[in-house]
Amino acid sequence: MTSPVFTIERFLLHSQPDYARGEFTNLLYDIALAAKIISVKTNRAGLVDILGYAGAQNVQGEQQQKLDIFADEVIFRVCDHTGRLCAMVSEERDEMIPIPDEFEKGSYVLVHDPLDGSSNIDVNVGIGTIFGIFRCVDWNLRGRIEDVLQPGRHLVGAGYVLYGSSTMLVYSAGQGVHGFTLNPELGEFLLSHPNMRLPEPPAYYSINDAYYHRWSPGVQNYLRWLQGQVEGDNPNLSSRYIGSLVADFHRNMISGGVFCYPAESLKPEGKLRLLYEAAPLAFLMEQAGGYASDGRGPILDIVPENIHQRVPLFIGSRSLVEKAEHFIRTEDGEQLT
Ligand code: P6P
Repeated sequence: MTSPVFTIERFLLHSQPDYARGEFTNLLYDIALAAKIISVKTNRAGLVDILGYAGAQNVQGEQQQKLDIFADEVIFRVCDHTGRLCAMVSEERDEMIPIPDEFEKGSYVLVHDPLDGSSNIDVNVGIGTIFGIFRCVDWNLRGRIEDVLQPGRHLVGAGYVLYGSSTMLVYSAGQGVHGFTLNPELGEFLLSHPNMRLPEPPAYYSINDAYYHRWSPGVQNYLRWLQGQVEGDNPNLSSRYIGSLVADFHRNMISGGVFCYPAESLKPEGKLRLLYEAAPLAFLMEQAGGYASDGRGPILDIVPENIHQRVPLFIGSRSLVEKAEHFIRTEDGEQLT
């Protein structure tokens, strides 16, 4: 039997509980619209003058590429006036983004990395948008820092858009993970990967071993285990590392595996951001049957202290992530790197 044709709009209406057919569902529509706009620009990046650095630097001190700025602007302008949000956080902006006073506030918070992996734009490697959705803590007040500094366990939705060989939007609202592929002729995201679950056994490990000499002994021995170098216990994995978080994450969602960005001597807190990268992906991964850890415990339990906080990340098939925790716990003790 051929599967029904589900646009993301129809799927959202079909799958959300009746009480959630308002703001939350419309917020996901907004994100899908922003993704379509960013996808058009990203797919033409090689053809028009938006490659290369825009000159400005973002809060991370990284050169902002023009597509970064464009993606950030698109998401802001699609979402700032809809009355669905009380606040936003973007990787590209130093501070929390309040909803302009002239617009009605809503009940949700959107945290996002508008275009992660942007250093790969010029080499035509898949890049992505990552987003998470929280409820405002106090629905009667306009957005406050308390609304955005929430642990991933409080997320009510999360997802990513992968601008690769095709554009895919993958999200969860707490009822499983569902993937949609953009049909550019129709301008519609069509359901292509319903109820995504991590396959067993896992196939890959992803880690940048150029930093091996800066890792803790526990992480160094974990890599040896991943490579089957530990006597009598071989996970039979292959290595893949794209250097674009969303692309590496998506491959592991499809094939099973683990992505690791450990703490190291030059990055004692790791590189990836808790609020709008690790936590939304951890939410998705747990919905798909996997797990995400900072090497000592669940990413989803960490309460952010600031909006750009970094965190070590081990995310993927539960057995592989728990093995990382084992090596770090038994070989590093309290040592962070
Ligand atoms: P490294 C891209 O710059 C990014 O933020 C993630 O998308 C990616 O997983 C990571 O950094 C790659 O970092 O240090 O291995 O180049």
